[in-house]
Amino acid sequence: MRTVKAPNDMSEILNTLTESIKAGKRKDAKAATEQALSENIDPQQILAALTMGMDDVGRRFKANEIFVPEVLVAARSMKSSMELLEPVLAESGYTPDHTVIIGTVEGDLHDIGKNLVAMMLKGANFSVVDLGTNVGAQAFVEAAQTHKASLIGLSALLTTTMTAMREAVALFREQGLAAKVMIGGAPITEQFAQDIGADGYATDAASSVDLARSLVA
Ligand code: B12
Repeated sequence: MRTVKAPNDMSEILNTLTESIKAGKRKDAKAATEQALSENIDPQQILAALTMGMDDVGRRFKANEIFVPEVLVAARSMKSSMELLEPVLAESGYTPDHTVIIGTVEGDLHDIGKNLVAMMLKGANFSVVDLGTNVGAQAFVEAAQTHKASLIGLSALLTTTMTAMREAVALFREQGLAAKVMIGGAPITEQFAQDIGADGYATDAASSVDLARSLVA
């Protein structure tokens, strides 16, 4: 039997969920997700509440109001909630249309931003294959072919590893990959993306979702 919640009750649970993500309260976020699921709230609305929390975290991080540790605890809270939500989303016929291969380029071990982008993309109904950090260009090629990816996302946080990004894009072009390439990371600029022939660049996790959508449209 399906019980439809009154809008007020529903928005209270979703609001608690958003606030728990913002505050990085993993246990609270998990409990609110469990409650929302047991109350039969539309999984896409739950997802929207989670994403809203992370968007806020991203905004405050950019404004230097919070720092990496806060972003990390928020992301971990989001991850715990997503573990509960993902099977329900899949069950409700919510299947991703596009696959994104994402990773941090060779020589670079930074993954906080890349993980946030991956999380946001998952939240936006992309299937995400995360290759991790220090990923060689050939590994991206192989994963893109295996998973018939529509997109490849490259992350770099060091000015020294921006070279690896250039080499990776060159290899993708040489191999004639159909996947579009988007890049990001603190030292990356729109100009650099153009210079190396990437298809797009986004400054943060929230805008990477808009970018990904526009690239596969
Ligand atoms: C945390 C951190 C570390 C951690 C990384 C932990 C981890 N698991 O990631 C540790 C301690 C391991 C580390 C190591 C090093 N670090 Co470090 N690190 C940082 C720090 C403080 C924060 C980076 C971060 O996570 N930001 C938070 C996330 C949310 O932001 P973001 O990564 O920019 O991601 C957002 C966007 O860029 C975008 N984005 C990111 N990826 C992608 C991908 C796509 C496809 C898209 C569309 C968008 C996108 O969306 C993200 C979310 O909004 C920065 C300083 C800073 N303020 O940036 C230095 C920094 C990046 N590190 C730096 C350095 C020098 C190093 C070391 C070389 C230090 C050393 N001497 O050992 C090593 C390098 C190790 C290696 N080989 O990679 C320098 C780089 C300088 C430079 N010009 O190259 C920085 C800038 C610090 C500084 N001011 O000197 N570091």
